[in-house]
Amino acid sequence: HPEWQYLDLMRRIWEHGDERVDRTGVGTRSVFGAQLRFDLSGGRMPLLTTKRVYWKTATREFLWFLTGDTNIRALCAQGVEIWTDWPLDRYRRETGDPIERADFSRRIVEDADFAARWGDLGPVYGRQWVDWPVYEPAGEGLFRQRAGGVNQVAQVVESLRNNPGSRRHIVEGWNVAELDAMALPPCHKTYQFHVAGNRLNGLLYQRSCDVALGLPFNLWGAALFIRMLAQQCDLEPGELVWMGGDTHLYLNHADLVEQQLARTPSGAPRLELIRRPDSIFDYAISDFVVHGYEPQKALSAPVAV
Ligand code: DHF
Ligand code: TMP
Repeated sequence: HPEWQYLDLMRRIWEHGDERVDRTGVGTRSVFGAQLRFDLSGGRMPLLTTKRVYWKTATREFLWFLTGDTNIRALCAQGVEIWTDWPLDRYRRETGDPIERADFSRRIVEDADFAARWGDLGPVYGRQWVDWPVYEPAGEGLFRQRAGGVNQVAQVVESLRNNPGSRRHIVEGWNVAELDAMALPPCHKTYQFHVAGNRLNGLLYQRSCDVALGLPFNLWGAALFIRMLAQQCDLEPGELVWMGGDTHLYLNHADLVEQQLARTPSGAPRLELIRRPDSIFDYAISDFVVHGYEPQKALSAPVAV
């Protein structure tokens, strides 16, 4: 079962990883450099069965990236709270207000001015993917930002259609000039796509990976990206290659790790795209249906902010 790759990686990190003090102060065990491969043919998806993964939440996050939005308001309005802790942390630090997370999230949804002031993550994934800023000469050695940046996702759709043999089908999140303005520099930073015959392969390079909480979402997102691009470009889904840089488990995830490593994967969940939208930017959550997903029960763990 392909999920053993995930469980084996988890076990290897837990048993042999180097213990490190990390940015969050929680502490991790970590290995540097890891690879996982998943065959997506027949609609198969790298959706973990040894715990419930909220694939609709991960899909909503992915569709939000494609809108270019970087404010958590649109996520909170859909009940997606996976990004709420970072703006919440900043709000508490800068105002001293010990507001509860649920109250903060409600205020983000109900109060547009509050959301504009406190809900933005800076120029993260969405901005870089569909609106990477471009500067043009404005005379006298000055530059101004062009209205409308580079839409990398639209360009990859075009290059997959018109120049499938290219080795440059890349979507990059790591805009070095803007890292300081981001709530978190991108973790899933580079996607590369590759056409082999009628199959579309994809590779994700993730510089930093929270194996227990982040990776299940990141594998789903990368596979979803391949599926949507393949549908738009009349290709069949091929293989997902995942590569991790600092690949770690947080020390406060011990309970999750021990419970998950005691479980055995089963089944082969499949994703069906029940509609073919006119463009990659027109998908809705109702276009995605998962078949054959009977996961073991959810395992929760605290997220390191
Ligand atoms: N920081 C850290 N330390 N780890 C992360 O995985 C992470 N991921 C981010 C932002 N910063 C991060 C964005 N993605 C969860 C999943 C993905 C994610 C953030 C959080 C998460 O908490 N998942 C839980 C709950 C899911 C839910 O609320 O629906 C899970 O059990 O999967
Ligand atoms: P860092 O910026 O200090 O590397 O911290 C980012 C943490 O978030 C790290 O534990 C990796 C994790 N992460 C993921 O694993 N996947 C994601 O999609 C995101 C946004 C973060």
